[in-house]
Amino acid sequence: MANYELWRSDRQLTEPLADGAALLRGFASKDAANLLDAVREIAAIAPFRHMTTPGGYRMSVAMTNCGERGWVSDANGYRYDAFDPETGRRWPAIPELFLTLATGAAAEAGFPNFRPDACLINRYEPGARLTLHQDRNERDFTQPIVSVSLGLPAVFLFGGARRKDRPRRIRIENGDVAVWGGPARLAFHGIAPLAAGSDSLAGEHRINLTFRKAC
Ligand code: MD6
Ligand code: FE
Repeated sequence: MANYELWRSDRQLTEPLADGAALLRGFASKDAANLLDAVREIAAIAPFRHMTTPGGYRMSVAMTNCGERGWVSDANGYRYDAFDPETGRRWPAIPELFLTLATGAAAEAGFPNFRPDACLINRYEPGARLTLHQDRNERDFTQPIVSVSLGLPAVFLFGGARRKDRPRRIRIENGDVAVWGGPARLAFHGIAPLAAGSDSLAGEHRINLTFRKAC
């Protein structure tokens, strides 16, 4: 057992981002093709769409969800909803592969009790971006967030507890997983405008899965 732990930590390149936040380089690499296949199946039921911010702007990132709850934004605000407002149906279930990956990454980063009930799926095309924000629509801030990057690389902006804290810029690639919790749970973060490119599995897109315990 001790040897196994050593073996794991030997091979897992973990970069601390802040107290409570870590980047697990390549943690999802071997699963990338299967994860992207599952995203296609989910999107066949709950299509990607460009949501509207409460301020009336169309988001450049296309989104869908799986899980008991899905993150949605419209003129009424941001919230988690059990139903897809586009179809009126429940979101597809979180695939077993997603759950195994998310709970494994959380445990590796020091959060062994993570039980996600929501998975937001973000799709970026070149030029799409996510401005600095905090994730604060969840009920329990003691639960971390696990964020899986697939496809084209991106620049992750990682700031502090205040919007005006100047963010660090971290390049993230296919298979990288960020885990975010504890004292870093409410850090401001975002994604810089995606550079053009082509990925052998995801084409001209970056796909991001963020797992949360919403309720
Ligand atoms: C993205 N991610 O990577 C957007 N939020 O496409 C996020 O907004 C995010 O990566 C909370 C924790 C980790 C994240
Ligand atoms: Fe976020």
